[in-house]
Amino acid sequence: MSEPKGQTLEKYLQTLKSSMGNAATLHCIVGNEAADLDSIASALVYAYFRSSTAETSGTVFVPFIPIPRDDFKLRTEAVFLFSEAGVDPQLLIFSEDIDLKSLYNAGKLELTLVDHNRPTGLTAGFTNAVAGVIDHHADEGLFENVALRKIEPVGSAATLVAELILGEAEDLLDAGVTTLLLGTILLDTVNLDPEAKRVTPKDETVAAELLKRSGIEQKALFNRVQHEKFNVSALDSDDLLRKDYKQWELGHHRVGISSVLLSFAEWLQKDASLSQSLARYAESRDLDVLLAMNAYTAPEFTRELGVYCPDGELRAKLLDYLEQCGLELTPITAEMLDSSTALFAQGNLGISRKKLQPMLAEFFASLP
Ligand SMILES: [Mn+2]
Repeated sequence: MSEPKGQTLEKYLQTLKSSMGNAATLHCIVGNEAADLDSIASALVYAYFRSSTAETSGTVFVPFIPIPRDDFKLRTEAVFLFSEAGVDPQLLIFSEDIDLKSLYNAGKLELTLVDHNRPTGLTAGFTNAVAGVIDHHADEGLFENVALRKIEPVGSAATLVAELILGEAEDLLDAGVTTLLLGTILLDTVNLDPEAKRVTPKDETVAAELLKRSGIEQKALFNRVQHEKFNVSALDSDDLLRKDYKQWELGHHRVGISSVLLSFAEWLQKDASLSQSLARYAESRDLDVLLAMNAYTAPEFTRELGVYCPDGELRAKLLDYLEQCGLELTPITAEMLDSSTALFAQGNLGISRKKLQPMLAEFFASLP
C-alpha cells in the first residue's frame, strides 16, 4: 500500500525541481508537439496523479512541456486557465529544463505519451522509453504491451485523465485540479455542445462528475477560456507573428506565413512600427517574404492579408500574382508603413493559409 502523501498540486510543483535532481528514473509525462491546452493540462494533472499514488520510490513523475518556456505565453488560454487554477507557470518544466537524450542514454528515462500515441519532435528517438499512453486520437497500434494504454476517441484527453482520477484518487480533485480538467474538457468539446460534434457520452459523464464536485459554473468557465484563447492583447508583434507560424522553401525563396488573430487596425495601434517589426521577424528567419494572414471575428468573421517583401521587384510580381488568386484584395492604407509592406482586406473568406500555400508554391516555382 502507498502512504497517503497529503500532497497538493502546488506542493508537488514546488518540490519537483529538487526531486528531479535526485531521481533514479525520470518518468516524463509529455503531451503532443503542438503543446495545446489539452496536452499541457492533461500531462500536468496525470503527472501529479502518478506522483501522488506511486508505490515505488526512486521514480519522479514530471509533466514535461515540449516547447521553450518563452512560448508558453503564446497559449493564452493555458496562461489563463493555469492562473485560474492557482498554478505558477514558473514551476512548470519546459524543453530547456530536461536533457532527454542524456537521461535516455543513461537508462534513466521513461515516457508516458498524453494526447498523442506516436512519439514525435523531442521524443521521437525514444520509443524504447515509452511506458504508457493516454490519448484520444486515432490509435496507431504502437506500444501494445505498456502497463497503461488508454486510447479512446473522446473529445479531450483531459476526459481520460479525469476518469482515471475519479476512479482511483478522487481526493486529488481540489478546486485547482478540477478547474484545469474541466476548463480543458469544455474548451475541447465546445461546452459539451453536441452540434459541434466533438463531445462523447464519456466527456458528458466525466464533466458532470467534475461539475457536481466543484460547484464551478459551466457556461461561465467555458466563456472565459474560449475568450482567452483569442485574447492576444498581452502579445507584442513578435509574439503575434510566431503564435501560429509556418515556413517553407518555395523554389529559390524562403517564405513564412503567420496566422494572426487581430485586425491590422488594432495591430497598428499596438505597434506603430509594424513594418520594422515584420522586417526584424523576417530577417531573423532569413525570409524573402513574410505574410500575415489575419483572421478575427468582430462580430463578423473577417480576413486580412499583409505582405512584407523588401525586394521591390519580387514584391511587385508577387502582388500582381496575388491579385489573380481570387483573394479579392482591397488595399488598406496606413501612413506609418514603409514600401516593403502592403496590407489588404481579403474579401474571399474561403482562402486560408492551407489554400494559399500551394498557390504561392506555384508562383515561386515559376520564378528563375
Ligand atoms: Mn487533445
